[in-house]
Amino acid sequence: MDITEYRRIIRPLLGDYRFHHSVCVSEAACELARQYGADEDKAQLAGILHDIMKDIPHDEQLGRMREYGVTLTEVELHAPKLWHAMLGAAYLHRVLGISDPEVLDAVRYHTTGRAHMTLMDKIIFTADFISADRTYSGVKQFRKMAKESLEKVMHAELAYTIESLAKDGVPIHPDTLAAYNECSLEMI
Ligand code: DGI
Ligand code: FE
Ligand code: FE
Ligand code: FE
Repeated sequence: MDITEYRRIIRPLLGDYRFHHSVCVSEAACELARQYGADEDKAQLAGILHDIMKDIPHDEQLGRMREYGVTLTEVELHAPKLWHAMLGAAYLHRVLGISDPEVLDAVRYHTTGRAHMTLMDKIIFTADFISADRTYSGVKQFRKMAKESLEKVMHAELAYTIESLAKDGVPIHPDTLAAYNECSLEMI
């Protein structure tokens, strides 16, 4: 199946804004893949699919996770914004029959990051931050950094994520902290 067919599959699952965002992430991922020497088609694919379960109501997300055997830790249970990434990867595998671990992992970890991120993980995580539809203050700085170094931009994005979460007083997933610590140690 190619990217056009996957676009057709996600269209009814997503609202207009989220569909547009997914197309933008797909384009940003393709560009990053070209720059950093990853498979462009795969990056485009993971990008278009990364938020596939984002617009499903939270109670339905929980139900589907139960159905697909996705179990949640205490932190995950109290962080509904993380569910679409975990569920998304399970859906791609179980319903769409996608088996490529690079694609599945990039979707699974696009919100938290993790220790030992693959090149594709980093590309999708960063594409999600700098896609053309993003307008938050600071996005221009991240776009500039992404052109200079994937390591540098990952470190800055994770610091930004952790800072925002701490400001809001919400739990921080261990994978987010592990990703941040690993980046920090590499920067020293
Ligand atoms: O799905 P998107 O909006 O495109 O972006 P995303 O999947 O990166 O989700 C971003 C949201 O996820 C943002 O509101 C912060 C939240 N998030 C990221 N890491 C963590 C987290 N929330 C909690 N509670 N803990 C985390 O570690
Ligand atoms: Fe997401
Ligand atoms: Fe993100
Ligand atoms: Fe996204």
